[in-house]
Amino acid sequence: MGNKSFGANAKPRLSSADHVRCTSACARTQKEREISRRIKCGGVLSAPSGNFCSPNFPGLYPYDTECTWLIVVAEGSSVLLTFSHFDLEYHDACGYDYLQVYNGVTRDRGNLLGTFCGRRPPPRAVSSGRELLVVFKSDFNIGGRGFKAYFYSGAAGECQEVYTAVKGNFSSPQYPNFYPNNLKCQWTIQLPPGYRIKVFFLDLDLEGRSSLTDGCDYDHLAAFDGGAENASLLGKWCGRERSSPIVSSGNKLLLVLRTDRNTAKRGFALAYVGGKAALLQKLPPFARANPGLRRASLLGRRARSHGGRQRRAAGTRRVSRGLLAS
Ligand SMILES: [Ca+2]
Ligand SMILES: [Ca+2]
Repeated sequence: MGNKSFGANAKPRLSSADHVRCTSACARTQKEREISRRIKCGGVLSAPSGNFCSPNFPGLYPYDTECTWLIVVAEGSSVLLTFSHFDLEYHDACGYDYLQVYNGVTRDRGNLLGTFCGRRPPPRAVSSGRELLVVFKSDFNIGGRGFKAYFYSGAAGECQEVYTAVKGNFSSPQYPNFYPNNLKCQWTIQLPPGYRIKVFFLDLDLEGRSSLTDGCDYDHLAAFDGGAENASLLGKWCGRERSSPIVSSGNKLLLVLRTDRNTAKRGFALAYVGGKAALLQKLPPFARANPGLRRASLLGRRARSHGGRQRRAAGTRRVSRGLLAS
């Protein structure tokens, strides 16, 4: 191993000063040396969750201080970061004391998620990869109480749940905190034959539509009128386009949340209820006689019920596709 890793060179007892020196001396790459050089306080945080704060918190932070925390979570996960306390000297452009959050290991301009000062806590941050870098800097005078931050590892990748109770509710991972990036989550509601399912949107806050395509290309929640994604699409939502309730035509309904590699929001919260006659009676009579029309009318009704021309247009497209598929 030689001097390739800090762990291999660690002496049995290390003071924090030793830690900084050794990390600097033994860092593997230029990138790591660059990070280590900046660690005067701060450090590398590699637990799945934890918290950290400015020096002396909740007392006043020292002047002329720069701290860097690098948070690294398991491969395939995202780092979620929230602030419970925040009090830094204020300046219009945060030119005196500031906290910066970077999406990744380097302090590249392109990685900067934000620069913060004053007393308004930074919004929750989510990394697109497994690393998040936090920099705290104070100048030569006037301080504050500093900050306290909590981080945790967001589950990434696949997640799947099946609900068989006649009613229930569920929400996106970490809700109401920001959902992780790179998600594909499925919630299947499966009730006894003869039942149908009505889903109510309690809250929806996803990354918004693409300005290029006007589609929900980044993050979206989709509902399918069956147990799999090849069933008819009941709706697809992003941004804050909370829908009126949707109703399945059969006893299964699938909800799928997909998120892309960056920009997360609060997510969604849903409630559902299963029923028989009551739900059926709400459909127009002709729909009951013709399953194909029933599907179309459900979709059409849903589309009409949404406010805004964009929503209506999107709903119309869904209807066409649904009919073609059926
Ligand atoms: Ca200051
Ligand atoms: Ca996103």
